[in-house]
Amino acid sequence: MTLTTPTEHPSDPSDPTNPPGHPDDATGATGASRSPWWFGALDGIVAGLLTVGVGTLLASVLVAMGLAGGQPAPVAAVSEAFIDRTPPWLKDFAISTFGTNDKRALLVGTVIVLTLLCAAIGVLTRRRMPVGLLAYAVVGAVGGAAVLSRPGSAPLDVLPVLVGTVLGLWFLRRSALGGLVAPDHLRGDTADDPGRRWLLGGGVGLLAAWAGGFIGGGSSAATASREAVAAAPATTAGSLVVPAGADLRIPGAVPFIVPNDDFYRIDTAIVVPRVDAATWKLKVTGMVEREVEIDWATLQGKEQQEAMITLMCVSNEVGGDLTGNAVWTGWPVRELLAMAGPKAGADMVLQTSVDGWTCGTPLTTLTDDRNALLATRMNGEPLPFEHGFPVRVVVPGLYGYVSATKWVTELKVTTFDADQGYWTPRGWAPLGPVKTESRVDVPKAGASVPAGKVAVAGVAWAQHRGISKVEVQVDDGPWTQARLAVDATVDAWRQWVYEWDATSGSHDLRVRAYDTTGEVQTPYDAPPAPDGATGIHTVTVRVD
Ligand SMILES: Nc1nc2c(c(=O)[nH]1)N[C@H]1C(S)=C(S)[C@@H](COP(=O)(O)O)O[C@H]1N2
Ligand SMILES: [Mo]
Repeated sequence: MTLTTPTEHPSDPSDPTNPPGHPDDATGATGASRSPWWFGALDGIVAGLLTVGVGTLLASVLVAMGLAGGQPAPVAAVSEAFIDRTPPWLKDFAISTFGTNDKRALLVGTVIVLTLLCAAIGVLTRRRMPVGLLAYAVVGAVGGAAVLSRPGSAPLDVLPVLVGTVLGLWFLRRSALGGLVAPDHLRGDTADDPGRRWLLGGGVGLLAAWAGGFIGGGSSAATASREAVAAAPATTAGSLVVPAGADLRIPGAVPFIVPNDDFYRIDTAIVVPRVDAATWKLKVTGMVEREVEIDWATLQGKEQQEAMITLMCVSNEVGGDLTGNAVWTGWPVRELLAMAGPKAGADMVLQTSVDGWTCGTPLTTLTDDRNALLATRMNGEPLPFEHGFPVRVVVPGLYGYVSATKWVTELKVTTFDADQGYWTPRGWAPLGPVKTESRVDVPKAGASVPAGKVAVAGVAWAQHRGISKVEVQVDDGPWTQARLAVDATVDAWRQWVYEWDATSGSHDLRVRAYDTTGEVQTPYDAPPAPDGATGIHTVTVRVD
């Protein structure tokens, strides 16, 4: 296929796309330059829709047939590959600007950038066809490379992007050639009809994308396997009872147990991994006497434990809500590690997720007698896909980024010298023990409350040490002891309430907590990076 650009040979008689008698001959302009620039832009955008739509559909079909490594959506793969290569400053900017909407923002950003890129390439193709087509092929190649760079991808995963890109190239070329053909009234039945082409191409692209999403989302083996787990009741479900009085039930304060649907979610996955429990495996490798691999059935055969554990994100700001408490059901990690036999000298376990995310956990926190679990249930239900189905790790006392691997597939016994988890080279500390902190839930900052008795309430946490005391300060008054809820476990947060005699005016309410060693939380302000925010949570309220 030779592609000549019309501008280079404006009146080449051998060029069938620019026949003699073409109106361009009279004006000196080419067909390409005659069509408005946005014709080219639309060509490019519709080509992009075709590529992405057909690519998504094919990828879903491959995954549904179990043929590929399982990379559902090319655009998501590009976004995820981008996340993993994002410099820390950009990541921090994204999180501080978009908060937990950072993923949606990234997807929207990716789509905007791709749209603009496709539009530019479309315009280019109508001017200099080989250059435009080459640019399009390069974008396709970058997409293919992004897909292949995703953990767990197989060579076949590149096929959908390839087919989609070839289709997009074909559409672009066809459109650019069409732009050289004279308008209807001069050309009769061979007339170019860009409007129809855009509608058809765009329609096919959107339909394919929708069908791909449908196949990828609903009917997967993973969904079926999760439903099967839900139907089989956990042997230990309900054996653990939240002590009466652990939940003060103050309106507006966070409940002691956070329902799964309200539980915060943090991870680097654009598309939530959907792992089929039947194919899930976890292996223990590295500095061990013998490598061990367990599957779902083996794990289910082990005696399950239930534990109340408060998860905590290191990115949580003072007063933030990237934390939640749940009842987790699972098998202690230490029993699996004991089967493998960690060798002397090892001090870290590098956990790996099916999506390639890793974290480094101190070996001792997984082998001592705390409730570090291979959790399979959250508040009695199978883990939601967002929270790690079929199996995740939960370790009391450590921030999630060094401990709480969702969709866990490998535990490599190693050393902090030899390995590091995902966030460490991105500026976060290798060790992440949870800091003692406390939060005012009610009244909310900026709220107006009536004068008189007001319940000031919230939570305090010092996972695996436990909370011994909470104090509240109003304006510059003395620190006064709050009433603590019944202590459920050292691994969970503890609610508190303070009966405040509110007088009219503007007031600052502050809280501070003590752990069971008697240590008070630090009053000094520190940002989340590198190892967790500190400071006194203060809310200002109006009393009428
Ligand atoms: N596979 C995987 N597991 C992960 C993460 C991740 O990005 N990928 N993020 C961790 C972090 S930083 C936190 S705070 C917790 C959050 O768990 P949740 O989303 O269930 O609340 O998951 C941890 N486990
Ligand atoms: Mo986190």
